[in-house]
Amino acid sequence: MTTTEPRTGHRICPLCESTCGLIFELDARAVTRVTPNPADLMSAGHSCAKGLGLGELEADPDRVRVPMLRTASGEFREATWVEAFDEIAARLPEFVADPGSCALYHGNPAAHHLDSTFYLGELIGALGTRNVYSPASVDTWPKNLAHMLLYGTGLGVSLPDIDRTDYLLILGSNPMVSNGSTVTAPGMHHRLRALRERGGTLVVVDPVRTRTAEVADIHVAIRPGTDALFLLGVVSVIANECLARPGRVPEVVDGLEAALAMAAAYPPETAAPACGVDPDLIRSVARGFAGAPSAVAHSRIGTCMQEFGTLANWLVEVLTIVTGNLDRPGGAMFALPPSGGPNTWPTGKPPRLTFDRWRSRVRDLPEAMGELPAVCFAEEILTPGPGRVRALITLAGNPARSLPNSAAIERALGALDFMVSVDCYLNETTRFADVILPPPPLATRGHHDVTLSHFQVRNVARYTPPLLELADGELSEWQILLRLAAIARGVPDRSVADLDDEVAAVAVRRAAKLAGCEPERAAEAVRDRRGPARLLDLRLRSGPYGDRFGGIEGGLTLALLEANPNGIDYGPLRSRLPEVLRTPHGRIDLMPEMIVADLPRLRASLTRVEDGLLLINRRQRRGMNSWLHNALPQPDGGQCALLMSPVDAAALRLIDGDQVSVTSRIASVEAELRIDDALRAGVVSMPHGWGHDGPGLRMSRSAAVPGANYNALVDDDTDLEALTASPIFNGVRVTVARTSQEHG
Ligand SMILES: Nc1nc2c(c(=O)[nH]1)N[C@H]1C(S)=C(S)[C@@H](COP(=O)(O)OP(=O)(O)OC[C@H]3O[C@@H](n4cnc5c(=O)[nH]c(N)nc54)[C@H](O)[C@@H]3O)O[C@H]1N2
Ligand SMILES: Nc1nc2c(c(=O)[nH]1)N[C@H]1C(S)=C(S)[C@@H](COP(=O)(O)OP(=O)(O)OC[C@H]3O[C@@H](n4cnc5c(=O)[nH]c(N)nc54)[C@H](O)[C@@H]3O)O[C@H]1N2
Ligand code: SF4
Ligand SMILES: [Mo]
Repeated sequence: MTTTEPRTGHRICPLCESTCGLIFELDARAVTRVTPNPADLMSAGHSCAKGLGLGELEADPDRVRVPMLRTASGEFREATWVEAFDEIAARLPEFVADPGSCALYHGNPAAHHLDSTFYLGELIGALGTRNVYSPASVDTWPKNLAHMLLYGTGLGVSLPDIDRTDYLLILGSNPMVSNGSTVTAPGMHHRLRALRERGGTLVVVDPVRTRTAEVADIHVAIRPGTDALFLLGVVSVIANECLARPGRVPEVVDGLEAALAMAAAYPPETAAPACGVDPDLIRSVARGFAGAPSAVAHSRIGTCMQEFGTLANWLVEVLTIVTGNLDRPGGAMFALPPSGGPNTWPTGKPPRLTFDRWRSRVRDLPEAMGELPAVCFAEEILTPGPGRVRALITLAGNPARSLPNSAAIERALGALDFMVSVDCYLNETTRFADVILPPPPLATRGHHDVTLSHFQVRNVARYTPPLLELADGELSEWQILLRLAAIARGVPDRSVADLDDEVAAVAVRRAAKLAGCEPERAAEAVRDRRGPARLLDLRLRSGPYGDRFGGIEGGLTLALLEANPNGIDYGPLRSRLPEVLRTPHGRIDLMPEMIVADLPRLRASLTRVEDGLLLINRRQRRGMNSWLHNALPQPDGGQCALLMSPVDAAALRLIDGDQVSVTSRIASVEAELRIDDALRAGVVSMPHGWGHDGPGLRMSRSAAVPGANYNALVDDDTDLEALTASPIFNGVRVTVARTSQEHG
């Protein structure tokens, strides 16, 4: 495959949930140019500066490309893979043998690569630990839990059928910048424009007049943390004005009348003052939503990273259901992912919620979907006693900048006895590692979005194969994960090929069962494949469009996707009720006990008076959480500025360009002030993922513009979302004061 001739190849962008189809131009092993692929059936030529900058990202001279070992003097030195794995084999087993003492943190990019999707479970199984953490618990858990309670799985969330809806209500998301989350819909600005061009309505609920709010028909500038009250107000209007039209859904829904009766107690005049919005605006959204031929609400991190996250995300579904918009075109629908998933697989025995099956050692907080809340991460390392975490593996994550209370996280990372990081940067987290293992170049990796196809607004299947073979000295990430698993299992000398065969044997049995064929036939069908491609072929062929290993002519196979590099279109979202449900009773309980029990807490917030400033987060076009700042040129100046409304600035006698301190209950950071009338009064905003100023980093470009670290300010102890223990990134109480000289 390797050639010295310049050539091109397809590649799905691994950076965000849009999963754009790109074309890579390669000169030998260098990615010389990246362009959007207009023929891609999912993204149709959409891309952004980040995806088009993948060449620069790959070429960043600061990237870690060979294993690094910490020496006795504390410095890193380059090492061979043999040396690196020998060091791990000498030190890791002690911690694996001591239950609970080994933890794993896997970050956001791990959800965007096939290797980790398929092989991370092997490593977790080998470590035998329940101390597993990821950003899911600071990002999506309130939404996952609400959907799990209603529909049975945390991953199989309902999606906005954005291309067919007549009324789209977006809460707490800025897809014009983020390109969307828990909704895979590349080219969001085209889709939102198309909605308006076909006479539809876009409503955006956000404390900031964001780029998305700017293109909306209605912008509801809500006070942070009050979406649940806003939604109750909307549903109350629907209840009190008899606008509920649940359609055919009641056949599978329990608790519909109870939900309407509950909401009726929150009329706009009751809910609106806490939300800081006009009661008439609530009424108009309710009437517009209920009266539209089809309507859907989409909630994302603004509604998750807040005090009433699960309630808000539950109420989005209540609104959808009482207006008859669940599971119908233009409403909220479920994808049918090509590689299958929890809501396509048969359940066998009655399904069980993957929530609160165990609890954390120190604070007794609940597990969700196999992980502990990230707010437990530091204390599980720092609190003495049996089961204390002493060793850590990080995979594609930067908890030192992504999790709340950075000081505690850094103290914890420094207190570990042993740490391994699989990562391409020496950053705020990996600087604490004893061994850093680098992933190989992107062009060596094949890709299909197993996880994100649960969020696709159209059922399209795509695969982009590796464009390069591994060079000498490179190891693929799945091989790294299997090597680590072998060490953890006490069989460090087992070959990766043998281990992969073992993983595949289990996958073959499972796929054969799903496809209703003999395991021998499934095994024979994938005989020539290895690694993630073999596991993917098994999933595709036993999935909803699969060929059942030869049983269905023309059915989906990996070979078919290889022959169709722009993808195969399986059409718009389809109605899937009741088959999609994986609840214990096979029905939708609209008033789940766990959620209803949280309502009094919300009610108590109605009379709360907020008179200080609330800090919220904003995303940046050229950032991806904490990790693109070094490779991609950032706009000059002001990117980390604290934005403040003119009203607050006048009250505090601050002017544009002032240096200010931003102080929360736990810390203080410095930032430049920018006055911006896009913010509602009482709210200030900063981006997260900055603060590249620790010792020992290898990020020369971002060291020059380190920026302020948002998460130094966020508490991991008090003020958590009540049901999922998610931190409240949005709505941090802060004070702001000038640190630069007094102006005249
Ligand atoms: N360019 C870029 N794209 C990204 C990322 C990135 O860092 N940069 N990160 C990726 C990741 S990991 C994710 S999870 C997604 C997230 O994608 P989105 O969910 O779209 O996230 P944001 O763009 O941060 O938008 C959240 C919005 O919520 C608003 N908000 C804050 N508090 C509240 C509140 O209490 N109520 C309401 N209604 N709104 C509130 C904020 O003002 C903000 O506009 O983006 C992904 N895409
Ligand atoms: N205040 C505040 N904090 C937030 C958020 C917020 O909105 N506000 N957003 C939260 C959200 S939604 C998320 S998802 C998290 C993100 O949290 P994390 O995933 O912990 O952080 P990232 O900045 O995405 O770091 C990604 C890491 O992966 C490495 N990496 C990149 N590609 C690869 C690869 O192919 N292989 C390997 N092995 N490593 C790779 C990068 O070098 C980097 O170290 O941050 C959360 N933190
Ligand atoms: S929108 Fe997301 S998936 Fe598309 S090119 Fe940009 S970063 Fe990549
Ligand atoms: Mo995220």
